[in-house]
Amino acid sequence: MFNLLTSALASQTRLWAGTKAAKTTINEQDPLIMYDNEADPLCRLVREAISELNLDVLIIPCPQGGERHKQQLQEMYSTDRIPFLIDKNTQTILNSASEIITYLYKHYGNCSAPIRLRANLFNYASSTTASLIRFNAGKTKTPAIEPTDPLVLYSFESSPYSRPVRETLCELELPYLLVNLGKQSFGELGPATRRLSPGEYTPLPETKRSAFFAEHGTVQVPFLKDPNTDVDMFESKAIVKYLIATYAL
Ligand SMILES: N[C@@H](CCC(=O)N[C@@H](CS)C(=O)NCC(=O)O)C(=O)O
Repeated sequence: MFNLLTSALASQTRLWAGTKAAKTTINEQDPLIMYDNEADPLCRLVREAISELNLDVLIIPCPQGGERHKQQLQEMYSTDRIPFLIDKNTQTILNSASEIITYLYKHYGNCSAPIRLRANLFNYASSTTASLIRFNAGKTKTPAIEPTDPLVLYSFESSPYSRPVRETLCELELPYLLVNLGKQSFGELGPATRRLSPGEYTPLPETKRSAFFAEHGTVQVPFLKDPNTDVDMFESKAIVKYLIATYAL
């Protein structure tokens, strides 16, 4: 309960940035690749933008004390500074939150980034506060086995239930495809079992949400797919337990 409370408070501190998602779905997109730390304030601002633009991203976690991916970054690009974004669709490589957010909105949103998501001092401060409210969960490495294939997590940035799962994935240095299922209509507000709008839930047609709904009969995040063990699971607490039991050393 305390975990959920601080996670909701962290989202509130960022005024629920990373909740709503663009109605457009970009098909046949090579997922973005981002070297990320869940608790890093600038990485959070980039993830909020990615979530609101309704894009997917392969997250390569770089927790403090974890050399696995930072070393990769150093060898390939002579830096270990994050956030680091690679967009194979346009052969773009960027290493500053401000440039990444500007680029993403220009290329995928055809507009400039909203002020509430830009890498300015105010947003940096509130993002730092959000991490402090979470006691910097996700920031530091927990020794773990390296998986063969990246995991897949359905989530959206401000989701209070999904955040602890992303923190755990980061601490364990487990790469994962982050499929963002942000809210695309008013009827989607609230937890999956108690949506604010009464009546039956129907996602917008031809969206990632409608594809998820067709497969699972509901839209609820977090949802984890682990191709290494063929495990598919809902429920944040169970997912965190599973990740630790399967990968932590
Ligand atoms: N008991 C579930 C609750 C999950 C949940 O309600 N998640 C919210 C997002 S934080 C959700 O899926 N809401 C419905 C939606 O986004 O359409 C868990 O712990 O994973």
